[in-house]
Amino acid sequence: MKKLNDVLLDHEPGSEIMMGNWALVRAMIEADVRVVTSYPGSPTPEIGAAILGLPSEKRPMYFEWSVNEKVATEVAFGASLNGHLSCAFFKSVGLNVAADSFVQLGHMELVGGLVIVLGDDPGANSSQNEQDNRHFARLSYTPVLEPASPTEVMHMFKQACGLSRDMRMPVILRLTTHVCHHKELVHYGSWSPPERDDTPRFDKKAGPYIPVAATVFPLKQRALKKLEQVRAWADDKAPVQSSPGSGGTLRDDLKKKGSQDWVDKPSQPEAVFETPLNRVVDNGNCERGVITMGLPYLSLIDVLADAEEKPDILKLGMVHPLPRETVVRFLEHHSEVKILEELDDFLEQQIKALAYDRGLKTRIIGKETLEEWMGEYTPDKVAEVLRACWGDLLPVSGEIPQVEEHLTARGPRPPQLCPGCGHRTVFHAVRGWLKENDIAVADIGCHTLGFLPPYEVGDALLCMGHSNGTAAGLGLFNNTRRVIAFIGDSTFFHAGLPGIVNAVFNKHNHTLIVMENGTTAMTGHQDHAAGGTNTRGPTVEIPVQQVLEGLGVTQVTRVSAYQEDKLRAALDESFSTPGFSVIIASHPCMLKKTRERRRQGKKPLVPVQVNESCERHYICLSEFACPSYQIADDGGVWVQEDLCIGDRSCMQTCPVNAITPRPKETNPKETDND
Ligand SMILES: Cc1ncc(C[n+]2csc(CCOP(=O)(O)OP(=O)(O)O)c2C)c(N)n1
Repeated sequence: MKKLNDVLLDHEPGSEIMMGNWALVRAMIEADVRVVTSYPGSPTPEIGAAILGLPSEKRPMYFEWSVNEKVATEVAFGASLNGHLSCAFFKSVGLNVAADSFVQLGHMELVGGLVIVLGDDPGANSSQNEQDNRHFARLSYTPVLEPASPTEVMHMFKQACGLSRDMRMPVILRLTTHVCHHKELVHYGSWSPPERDDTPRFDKKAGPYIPVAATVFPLKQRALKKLEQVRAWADDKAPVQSSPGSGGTLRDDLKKKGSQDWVDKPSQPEAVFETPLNRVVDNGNCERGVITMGLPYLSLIDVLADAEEKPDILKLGMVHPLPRETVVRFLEHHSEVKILEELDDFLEQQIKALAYDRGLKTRIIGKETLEEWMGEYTPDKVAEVLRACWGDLLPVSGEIPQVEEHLTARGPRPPQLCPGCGHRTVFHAVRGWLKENDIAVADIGCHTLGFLPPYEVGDALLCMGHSNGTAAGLGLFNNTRRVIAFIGDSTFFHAGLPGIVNAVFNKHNHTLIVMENGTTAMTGHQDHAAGGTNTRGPTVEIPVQQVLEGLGVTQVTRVSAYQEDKLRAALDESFSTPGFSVIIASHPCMLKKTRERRRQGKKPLVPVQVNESCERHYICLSEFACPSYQIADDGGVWVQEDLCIGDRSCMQTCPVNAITPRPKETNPKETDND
């Protein structure tokens, strides 16, 4: 297997096993994307990691972690106005943050082109909801391409770039969790470092770029017309017949159009052209058909492997705007068509309306149960959905293999804070300080886990950066229940600042704890504005404390997150006078720090041990809950040394001081000198 960097920068065509997120980076390079921006969020951070893994002198694009998704979108927009092909990528809910700018993009002439790559998350694997961002596409007149596999990610991203540049409009490439993370053999094309003309090409005459009052209407009209042109373009291509083959390939269609703009670079191998945008799998079935896209398509193919009378399939690559004529032709040829789509009934509604308008008699089967609106369309789920609508389609399932009992008994491992995490000491301290009626507002980050037992600190959560606003509301007409809010330091800059300004401005009455660990930990340790480095090296550090003071917060206390007593004292102090106050609970992310130590060849720190004075209060286990602590069959407590990182944050929690560093001489490879 070749090294990822060698694959991504390969000048020759080749093939390699790649995950969807890596295939996307290769596609960015082949398409000559100049500017890439993002704010991290699953399932997309590997895209940024792969770009940053490229040696900076060879990295063919500018890449930044912006402070949030809105700014990422704006930077990409500005670059596109200057003629640079640009891309912003982020997770599903990132589009909510970007929305105010994003919804305007369709009104603009995006001279260089701009592709928004979305990591949607059916199944809420790593998100607070399952939101279906196809609705945003409709709302903003933006085309959406949806690949099903890494190979399609590669091709459709390049198609999206061509479409965006040609039409000067934004295009969404909608990925979902398992398309991002699925690995397969991907054939890639050739690439050579392009000659760059970086002349800023912003041209006011390509505008207007100021949508005010009456100017909005021609801009909206133009956006709608572009969308219809895209629809016609997608429809114009007879979908490829996959089996038995009779239709033309996408390449033929592209050639017919005679426009180089739609065509991938001619030097690329045949494989590059083999992914049609919309595809019909013709199983010779005039009765039944399925319209689907993305991951559900792959699951469907899997599930139908043993079916005797397979339905025909229309697999859409362009899910917005709906290629109406393609869909109508498919409907006309079948008596019943099932719409197999994850999450909402986005296509179903449009297809039913279309069939009504055209007077078609085809029975269109949409979502029939609540379950069909939820979760990922894995093969199991697709089989369940198909059985519910066509009971005779699939062979009766055999015995479902039973998972061995000892595995089921354990259940899935619950998420937990890492050993040495400063968030743990904060939650342990706060748990001991909170009164029953107090209210703790959680926010998004590793520290969200504070809501779990045994800490149970965290009563409400909306989204990144909500905590200050929500806490302010909980503080209104409330003289009896203390309100504290939490926020991470990356979130502080991402979406936290307006809530803080509001708390100062409107004199709200709660305490905010900033969980300062120096990084964006939950998504993989990306840099943020207080860290002093960006994707290109050292930069200005913007300290959280100075920002707070600059914003007019009069009571700001800084404590080490490891010092539980001081933290509790700071909380008492903060509530001794009414008003808004902030405690910065600071400790570096120990996962990041431990990895850095290892990389620097430093010795690991001496782990702790439980000595004979232990009286089995079990606070280390049941209240502090560091995963390094284990209980022996005889009820004794011991420390699992390969988990303990020697941080010693636990020592303060033992009422009889039974936790001590293990004598160093037992392992000369360790050190107690941090
Ligand atoms: C709008 C939005 N963008 C991105 C994410 C993904 N995300 C979840 S947690 C997190 C990191 C938060 O970092 P920080 O606030 O520093 O807390 P930490 O994880 O370091 O404790 C991110 C980026 C999200 N949930 N919502």
